Formats: sequence, C-alpha cells, structure tokens
Amino acid sequence: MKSRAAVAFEAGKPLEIVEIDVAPPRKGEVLIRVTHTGVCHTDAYTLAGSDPEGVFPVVLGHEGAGIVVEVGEGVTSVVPGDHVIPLYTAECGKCDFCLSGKTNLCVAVRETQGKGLMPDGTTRFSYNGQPLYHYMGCSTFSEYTVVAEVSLAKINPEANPEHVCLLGCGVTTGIGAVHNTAKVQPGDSVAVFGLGGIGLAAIQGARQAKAGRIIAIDTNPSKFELARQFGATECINPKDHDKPIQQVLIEMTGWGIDHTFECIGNVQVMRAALESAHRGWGQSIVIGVAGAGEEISTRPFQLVTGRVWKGSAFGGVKGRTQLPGMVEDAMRGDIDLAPFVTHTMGLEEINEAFELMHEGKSIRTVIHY
Ligand code: NAD
Ligand code: AHE
Ligand code: ZN
Repeated sequence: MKSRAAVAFEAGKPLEIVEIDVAPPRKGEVLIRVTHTGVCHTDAYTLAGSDPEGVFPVVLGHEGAGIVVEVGEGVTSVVPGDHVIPLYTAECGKCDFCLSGKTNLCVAVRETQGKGLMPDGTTRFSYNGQPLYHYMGCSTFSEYTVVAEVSLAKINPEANPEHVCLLGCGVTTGIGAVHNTAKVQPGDSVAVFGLGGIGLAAIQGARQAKAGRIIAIDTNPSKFELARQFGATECINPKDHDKPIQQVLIEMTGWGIDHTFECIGNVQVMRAALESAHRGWGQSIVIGVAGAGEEISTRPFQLVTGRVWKGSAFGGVKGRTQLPGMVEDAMRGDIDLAPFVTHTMGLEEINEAFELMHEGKSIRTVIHY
C-alpha cells in the first residue's frame, strides 16, 4: 500500500515528505495506521549522524500512537481496530531478560531492530523500488508502519492519542527512571539535568514520589517555568555560575544529592551529575544518549566513596504489561501529559519540529497525519 512518510534519505539533511510503499505484515507482524507521533531528541540524534546504529535511507520516529489495520500470521494479542503504542523496547515475555524480573531490556527483536530491519531480516518499506530502513522497531514518521507484535502495547481506545503518544518514549522514560531505576523515596533529594521532555517527566515523577528538594538544571532558562509547574523546587542555570555545576550543587546541599538524572546526552554533564551525587549513597542515572565514540569518565574515588552510576532505557518500563496502566494513569490525570505538547503540526511541517527542538523553543511537537 501507499503511505505518506517523512524519509531521512541522508544524515544531516532535512526529512523529505514522499509517498512510500509499505508491504503487508508478515508472520508475527502488525500493520498500524499511525495517527500521532512525537518528535524526540533521539530522532534528531540519529538524523544528525551521531547514532552508531544509524542507517539511511530510513523512516525515523518512535514516539507514536495508532490503530491496528491488519495482522500477520500467528498474531493473537491484537486485532484490527485496536488502539496501540509501538514499543522500541519490545516485551516477548519469554527471553532470559523478560523472565529475569530484573530488566525491561527484551532481546527478542533487538538485533534486527538495531540494523533497521524487521525480525526476519528484511524491510517492509520502499521508495521507487529502493528499500528504506525501519527505525527502533517503530518508524512512526510514516502514516502506515509495520511493527512486530511483541513491540505493541494495546491501550484504552478512549485515550487521547495526541497526548498518550508521548508515553511511547519521553514521558515514560523520565517518570519510569525515577520510579523503576532510581526508586526515589519520599523526602529524597533529586537533581535533573536537562529540561526537555525527558527531564520534565523526571521532575513530574519526582513529585509523584514525594521527593523533597527537586533541583532543575538547564542552560536555557525558558524551561524553568514549566519545570516549576511540574514540581521543581529550585531552578539553576549553570551559565550563571563561575564554578563547575557539581561544585555549586555540593555547596547548596552539603554532601550532594540523593538521585541525579542526566537528560541531555552530554558526557561532560554526565560526569557533573555523578559528581553531584551524595557521598556514601548518591546515585546518578544516565538517560541521555551520547554520540558515537563519546565516553564517560570520572575519578574512581567518586565511586569508592559510595556514588553509583546507573543507566535507564525507556524508564525501565515493560511496555506491554505496564504501558496500558500508564495510559489509564494519564486518563485519570495522575500523569499530566498536556503541558508537554507545546506544538502540534501536520507531517508536511515536520522539519519545523526539529528546528523548534534545536532552538530550545519546544518541549514536544506532536505530528498528526
Ligand atoms: P531536548 O532537546 O528536548 O532537551 C534537552 C535539554 O537539555 C534542553 O532543554 C537543553 O536546553 C538542555 N541542555 C543542553 N545542554 C545542556 C547543558 N550543558 N546543561 C544543562 N542543560 C542542557 O531532549 P529530550 O527529548 O528531552 O531528550 C533528552 C535526552 O534523552 C537525549 O539525549 C535523548 O536522546 C535521550 N533519551 C533517552 C531515552 C532513554 O530511554 N534512555 C529515551 C528518550 C530520550
Ligand atoms: N543506538 C544507540 C543507542 C541509543 C539508545 O541508547 N537508545 C535508548 C532509547 S532512546 C529513546 O529516545 C535505549 O533504549 N537504549 C537501549 C536499546 O536497547 O537501544 C547506540 O549507541 O547504538
Ligand atoms: Zn525517544
């Protein structure tokens, strides 16, 4: 079938809106009509050519909501008409990782997903007869996309797709990192570095967890108003200080902060976030995604004296079992999604969504088809 899509033909070039061909779903696959998709910084990172797994030409997008159109052979968990959120972290329920009870990092389709292919090693997308790659198992920048059954969360059809698409990545990642990865407890102190969709969601999660001090850090002070609205108790611009930000934070708190979250993808800030953690027990959660070849470092003494470095993918959330409940939370108002949606636009304007992100003017732009 034909589908309108925003295709990344080359790294570093704007997306092109074209009509692509989408092949029917094969065994264990599902054809989805995407109704809405957010634009996440990870899409920009891959488009920029910074992603070691980046392949081109590709249909990007991984923060979507849609409706099942057709199911392939053997698919039993969804039927046409079901409302779904595609998952870049699948949940097969059978692999060692799913069965471990320790992680959400299912490996069922991860290897082919990282190569831009469906689990059978082929692609369902083409343009003028040339194959196009999939992205993160989702490719929500196409009106019609094919995803693996294990990469779909079935959600309440009454949910507002313009909002709950953000649970496909950004909001789930930030909130989940606070509850599942850091396990923030009432009264704990929290610092969040980077106040985009992920950082603001981490602040919302910290307030849900009844954290005490919630310190929001960004070099763009226009982000502070929303950070305060979501629960930040203090906002800091590192540019207002002559000292390194970790020194500022240690002086503000005495011995540092219980939980710090890096939500930027900057390895220098990852170091600062680790070194801002409390002596003896503070932990720092890496959420930001750094470019190919970049590495983190610190003095080992930082770890010897009790600080812990951790990472979080999709907030540690198991998509098929936990995301439907998070959608219900959002419908009840226990997760506040509306303030994240600062801009909405049609697919034709998607390059503007990337510009708004780079200019620091948006939190999330939601594209509708
Ligand atoms: P964003 O661009 O919307 O927000 C980033 C924020 O960081 C901006 O407000 C920017 O002003 C701020 N910033 C930039 N440099 C800074 C600095 N030196 N000090 C302080 N603040 C600074 O991005 P986003 O969509 O919120 O994504 C954030 C990061 O999280 C990206 O690296 C993205 O790839 C990653 N991510 C990871 C996961 C995961 O599962 N681990 C999921 C989603 C996104
Ligand atoms: N492709 C990159 C890694 C990118 C990465 O870390 N992605 C996050 C999700 S970002 C969503 O916006 C993630 O979940 N990682 C775990 C995984 O399995 O991909 C690289 O370095 O190769
Ligand atoms: Zn994302």
